[in-house]
Amino acid sequence: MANVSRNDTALMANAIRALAMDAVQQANSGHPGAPMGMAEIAVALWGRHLKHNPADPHWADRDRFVLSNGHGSMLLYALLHLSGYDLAMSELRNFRQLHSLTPGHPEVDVTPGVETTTGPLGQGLTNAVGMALAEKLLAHEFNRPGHAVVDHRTYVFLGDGCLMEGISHEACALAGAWKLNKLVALYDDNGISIDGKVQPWYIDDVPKRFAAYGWNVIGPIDGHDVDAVDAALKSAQTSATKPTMIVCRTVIGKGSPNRGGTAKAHGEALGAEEIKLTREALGWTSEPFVIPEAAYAAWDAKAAGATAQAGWEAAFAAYKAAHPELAAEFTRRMAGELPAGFAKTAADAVIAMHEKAETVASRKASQIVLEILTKALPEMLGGSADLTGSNLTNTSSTPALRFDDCASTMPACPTAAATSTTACASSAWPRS
Ligand SMILES: Cc1ncc(C[n+]2csc(CCOP(=O)(O)OP(=O)(O)O)c2C)c(N)n1
Ligand SMILES: [Mg+2]
Repeated sequence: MANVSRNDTALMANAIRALAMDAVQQANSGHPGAPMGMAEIAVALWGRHLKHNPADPHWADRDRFVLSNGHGSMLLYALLHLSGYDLAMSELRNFRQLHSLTPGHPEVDVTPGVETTTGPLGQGLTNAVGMALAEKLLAHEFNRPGHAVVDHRTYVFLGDGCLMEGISHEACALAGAWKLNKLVALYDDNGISIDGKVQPWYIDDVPKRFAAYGWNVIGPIDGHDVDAVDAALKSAQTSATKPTMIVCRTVIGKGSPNRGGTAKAHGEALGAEEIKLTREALGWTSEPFVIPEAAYAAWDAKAAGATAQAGWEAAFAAYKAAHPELAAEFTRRMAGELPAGFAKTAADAVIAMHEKAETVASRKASQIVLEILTKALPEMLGGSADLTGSNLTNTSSTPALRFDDCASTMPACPTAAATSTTACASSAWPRS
């Protein structure tokens, strides 16, 4: 098995399948179907495109990856383990056990490399929209000609269930309106969920639905063809103004001779006999929780990740030399620290309001506080459910987000010069 290249896609995909079915079997609970069905999609994205460094899951300009179909958590845990994150095989053996780093559904701040908690269907997709929005706003605010220090993508895997949830409509419609072109969704279109075939109760025409939201829709493609997914990802990366939805036709539980393609693969262990048959069908001879060295070598993202991050650190050093104040502000934001003097600003505001002892409606009191806080905290974003004049969420430092085509409406946009694919905000942004 020497000299296996990154192109040995079957080995890479089957390593995921083996880990998923064996961990679910060991726990006697969990969901083997989605990881086994999305294995090739994962090979294409994680093996060929994702910009990340397993040694530093918090590197600011990493691509974001969200597993919105969080029940398929073993897919994410397998990917983190295989690509070199600090997630030992013993944690995979302990899948779904109390205090392990591998809870039933991914949880942020528990497992290194998990960007956000998922499990409630639709939520991950929605958070991914938020992450893509954050990238776009940060890029617009901080990038300068020749210095694209914020330039990453947000990738999200999702299944039928995420699309059934109403929240996916609201968030994805906004993603289209906001022209979040660096958001790429990969839909596990397997036609199956817990209750069986999703037809006839789920009959949305997903490609038409997303096209109507203003998305770039690719497919349906064969989700088990790594090169087809790879090509779709490359195409998605050229989308200048639209988020991309790649519809990947897959077989749930792919590889399992008797459970594949059925709802039985969704959320229960395959069982010892079926696992034996699956091993034979895949030609997978390793024992449970043993991964061939060649598969580790093919998946290892540590060296490429270190190189990518080092390149970014050098670019950030040049940015810092050219724009020290912006660099300091960016560093503060990424560290999640409050601005210097913020505590005093807040305390002074409280004292002033207390002394004034004004009698106002609670929503007006809220606006008075927001006025002070938004001035001091430029990263603060909020929303109003089409009730701005009533709930008073507007302040003088927070104009509404409006994204137009920079080339035509905003010639002075700094990011336009930095990256051709980075759309930017209209003159309502940045805030004055
Ligand atoms: C909001 C919400 N409702 C219901 C569930 C329960 N649930 C977990 S997985 C699932 C079915 C998901 O189907 P799909 O996304 O097609 O996953 P697949 O079976 O293809 O792996 C449901 C209904 C949930 N996790 N979240
Ligand atoms: Mg499904």
